[in-house]
Amino acid sequence: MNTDPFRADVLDGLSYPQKSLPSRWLYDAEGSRLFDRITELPEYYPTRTELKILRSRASEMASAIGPQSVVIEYGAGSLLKVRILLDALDRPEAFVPVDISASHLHTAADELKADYPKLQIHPVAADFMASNLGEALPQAAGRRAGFFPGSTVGNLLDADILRFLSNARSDLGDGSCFIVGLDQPKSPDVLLPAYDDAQGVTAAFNLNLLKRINRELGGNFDLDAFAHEARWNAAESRIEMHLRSLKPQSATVAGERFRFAEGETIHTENSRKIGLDAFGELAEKAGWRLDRTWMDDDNLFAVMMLEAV
Ligand code: AVJ
Repeated sequence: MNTDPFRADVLDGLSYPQKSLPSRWLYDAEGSRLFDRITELPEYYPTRTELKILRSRASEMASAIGPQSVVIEYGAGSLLKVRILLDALDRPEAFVPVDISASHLHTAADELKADYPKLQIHPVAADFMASNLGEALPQAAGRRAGFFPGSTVGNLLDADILRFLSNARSDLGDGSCFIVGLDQPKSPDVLLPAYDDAQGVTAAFNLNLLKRINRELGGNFDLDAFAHEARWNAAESRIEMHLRSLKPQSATVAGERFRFAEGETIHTENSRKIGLDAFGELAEKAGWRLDRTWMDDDNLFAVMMLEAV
């Protein structure tokens, strides 16, 4: 039996009338590098805006968290944002970054270690949706603080957000808090270019998924015969990424053949733009109370502090 979860997801996702692939597979080493380039694009406002909020409000966040804390970051990526929080915190004791891209995670954790020699760092290479951290979390004198920046929560459906927040609530325990970044609903005139940039970095990020399938699953996708597409789905308040087949064609993956009509797409990501009230309701159902919200002057992005109830 073959238990590779990537293979299972790809073979399953390509077998429906609307082909789709879970967005977490976008983040192999190359995908993680491309995503880091996306965060620096002029059109991609979320990272820059969230950084501005974190920089200007870190001391408020740090005093809400208190001294000698343990910070747990979900979907940690390159660990740039957490430095802002760590720098503001009073003697943080430990940091647990959780990320699905093991190589990227370990490189970033080593870099962090060099700059924060007193901090215990325990990287966990896992899908943050599947991880069960309870036992693995280090003890400390202060509170546990979850950290989930980047609006990654927007990749999830309501049911998965609930499952994730409930999981985090039981991992982090009573008395914990959770800082979550959430991109806000806004005009598609701003959203669409952020997900379809002029330099084509987002296109490369999306197409890299087919490259990964070719390399890891013996696929034969013709990368020149698919195009990146960003769509605004107003009814669902989300940006969707798709890969559009430019001609009738077929591709083989792990020995199975999949047909594509011209114009047919593979749906590769949802990036939901969830308002504060809707998120507050989900948090409440999962055992959290929305305590504070910090936003930029243009209300593009929100950073929220949840407190365990
Ligand atoms: C990392 C999930 C927050 O949805 O904005 C960026 C991923 N996709 N450009 C987002 C992404 C295309 C990003 N998140």
